[in-house]
Amino acid sequence: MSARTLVTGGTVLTAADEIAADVLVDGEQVVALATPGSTLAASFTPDTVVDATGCWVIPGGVDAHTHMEMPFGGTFAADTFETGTRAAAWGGTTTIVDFAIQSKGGSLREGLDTWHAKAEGNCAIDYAFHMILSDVTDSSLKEMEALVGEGVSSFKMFMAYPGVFYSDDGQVLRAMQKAGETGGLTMIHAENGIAIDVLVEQALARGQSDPRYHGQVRHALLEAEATHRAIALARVAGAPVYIVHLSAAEALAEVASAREAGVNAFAETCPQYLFLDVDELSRPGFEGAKYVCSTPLRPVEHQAALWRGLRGDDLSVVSTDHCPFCFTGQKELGVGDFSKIPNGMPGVETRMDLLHQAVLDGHISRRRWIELACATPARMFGLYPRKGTIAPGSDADIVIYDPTRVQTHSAATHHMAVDYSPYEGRTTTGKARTVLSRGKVVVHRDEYRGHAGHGRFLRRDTCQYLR
Ligand code: DUC
Ligand code: ZN
Ligand code: ZN
Repeated sequence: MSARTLVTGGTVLTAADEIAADVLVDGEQVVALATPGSTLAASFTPDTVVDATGCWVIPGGVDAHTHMEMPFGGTFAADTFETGTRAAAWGGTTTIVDFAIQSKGGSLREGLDTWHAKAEGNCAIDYAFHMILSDVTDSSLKEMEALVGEGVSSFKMFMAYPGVFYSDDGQVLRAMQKAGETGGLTMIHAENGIAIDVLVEQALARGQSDPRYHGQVRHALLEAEATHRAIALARVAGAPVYIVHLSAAEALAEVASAREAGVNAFAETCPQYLFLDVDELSRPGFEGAKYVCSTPLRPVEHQAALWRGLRGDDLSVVSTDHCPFCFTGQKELGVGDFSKIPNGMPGVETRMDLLHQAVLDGHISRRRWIELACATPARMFGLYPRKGTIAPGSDADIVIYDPTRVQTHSAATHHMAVDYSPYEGRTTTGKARTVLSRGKVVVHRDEYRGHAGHGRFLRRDTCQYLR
């Protein structure tokens, strides 16, 4: 017989509702929401009772953009699937969608198999994959349909990083056409990498080698231009498009005007663009390297536009682009040449809490918090209502969230395998008290109770905003 769990005394908060209810879990799934004290609640005989008094009972977070163990700039992102998914669980995230990578000259199949091997048996929470296309050819285009059938229904291409992950406009167009035919969703890293490389070379020739020049050469207009081009190519292909890690107000304006015209253009942003700004890159010594990611952090004025985009629906998802590199030994690869700093920041553990702080600060409503962090990413990437909500039939991925607990962020206490916190010393209010993944308690009151191998691969449906 499967174990039964009763979550009682809390307020269930989903993207749609806020209700005082007990959650009845049988095995791995939610079987009912019941009025506290009702016959239904009283007749349920749980093996475990989880007290949620004074807490929000929310769906586990869905982080649709992570890069565990990603190869980049001659090194690898510091979190493995084991450490990264454990950190995610600590932070109230119970599903990640990571990026499998096609290598140049390799097939999608080889790339996907490699990523399955990295993840299988190692994850604390459930996981799925997008596929990065690094080599769009006749044969890789042919493989896309099979991947959609296997639950890998989204494909990322880079307009940045020439010679590495870069796809030219013809390749982007062809892959978008194919994605359109097969029901796949194209995700675009929208920066004009060819122009950026010219500016990098010119900056280095002038002796401008510090981390702060990373922010200058990756100009906001070059994000906006690529965003415009990506959307135009998607329109020509008759396919939807999803812009990843949008950071510039000018790029957001491109998405907004396309959406206004009825185009299926979607976009996400990430907490680093909402809570940090370009000034971090000018920290003394080489400290700015901790904040090198692409797209880059922007001047603080961009944040108001991003919050506005999140309150409407021009930005519909907040994911992390979690891609951590240690300061010592990894970020340091770029001492004397900012273009050699591995791009990326940690974030998988802190997203839910930073967004809860945004609720307290009045930027978004609490139901919008759940929509941006759980429900919409699940719908966007074909996981709803299994993930992203609390309803009969959903996986019992449930977070008992204490909205009053104060925490001070620090590398000394976080669980990500990286030697710095971008938010070191910053205080936020709200923290997961208990986290259930498919009915199993994986975190409870500052104790980790999960294990590597509990997390399963999720075959995803196609995007649920297109039918
Ligand atoms: N941006 C990053 O900051 N890191 C990984 C890849 C990317 O596009
Ligand atoms: Zn990217
Ligand atoms: Zn990324």
